[in-house]
Amino acid sequence: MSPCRARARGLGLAAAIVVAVVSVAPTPGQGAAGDARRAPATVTASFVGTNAGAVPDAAPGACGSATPGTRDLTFAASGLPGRVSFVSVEVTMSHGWSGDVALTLIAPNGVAAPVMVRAGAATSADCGNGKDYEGTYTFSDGASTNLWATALAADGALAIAPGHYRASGPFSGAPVSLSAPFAGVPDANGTWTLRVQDVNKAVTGTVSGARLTLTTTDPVPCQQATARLAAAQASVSTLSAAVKRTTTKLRKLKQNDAAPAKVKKAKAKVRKAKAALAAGQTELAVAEAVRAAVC
Ligand SMILES: [Ca+2]
Repeated sequence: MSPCRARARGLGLAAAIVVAVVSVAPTPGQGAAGDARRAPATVTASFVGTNAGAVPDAAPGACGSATPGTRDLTFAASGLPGRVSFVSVEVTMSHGWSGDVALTLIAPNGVAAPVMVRAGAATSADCGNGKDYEGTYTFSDGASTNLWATALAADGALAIAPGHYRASGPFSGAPVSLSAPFAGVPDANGTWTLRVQDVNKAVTGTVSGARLTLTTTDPVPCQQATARLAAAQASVSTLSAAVKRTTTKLRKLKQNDAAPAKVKKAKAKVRKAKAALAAGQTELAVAEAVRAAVC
């Protein structure tokens, strides 16, 4: 292992700031305007990570067998419909030994996928590549450059050039998809985590910022709108029955000259039932309009 060349610069990330850039795009190749209403809704949004800072060094031990030091950066994802179709993660970091660093992205439901794991370490006991991380590195399936190969290149560079790279897993520089592992996540909204680990003792580093960009696609807006309409119709039916029931009870109380307190209580129940029905009818009107727009 080389001498420690840690460059913790503490660039510092301000308080948690969520930046969401949302766009809704139609399906590529759609035809007439009428088809656009049936197009899947695609949304892309970016979220700034929180909890940037120094990454704790690994505990003492041989390469690959030490207990890692961990820093988790989190992203509060919101406003995303449907399933994940594309993932991009950007991390700004400095570290004096890229072979120490393991980056893992974790979805709100716990599904995890490697981003970059110990560049150059072909086996567990391999200490990996000694080039630095220095700058901003973006990982996505849209990249054509392999970071592992860049790290191993005998180009005399001290640091791996910042840029856009493919993800890769442990013990291999072969590119892996960063998007596919998350395609089955049922809800992209929630807390995503970029786990930054330092797996070997001595050289250290710092993560000064991160950003997660997610694209999700809702492939079945018509089905969802139909389900919403059915639920609204069922609700109105139930609420109408409640109005009828409470009204009937009130009428009987009056016919039987019930105590004023009982009549008053029954009137309150009628008012409450009618208010609930009015709200249900409003939702039904909205559901009908939504379904008409997307189906
Ligand atoms: Ca280390």
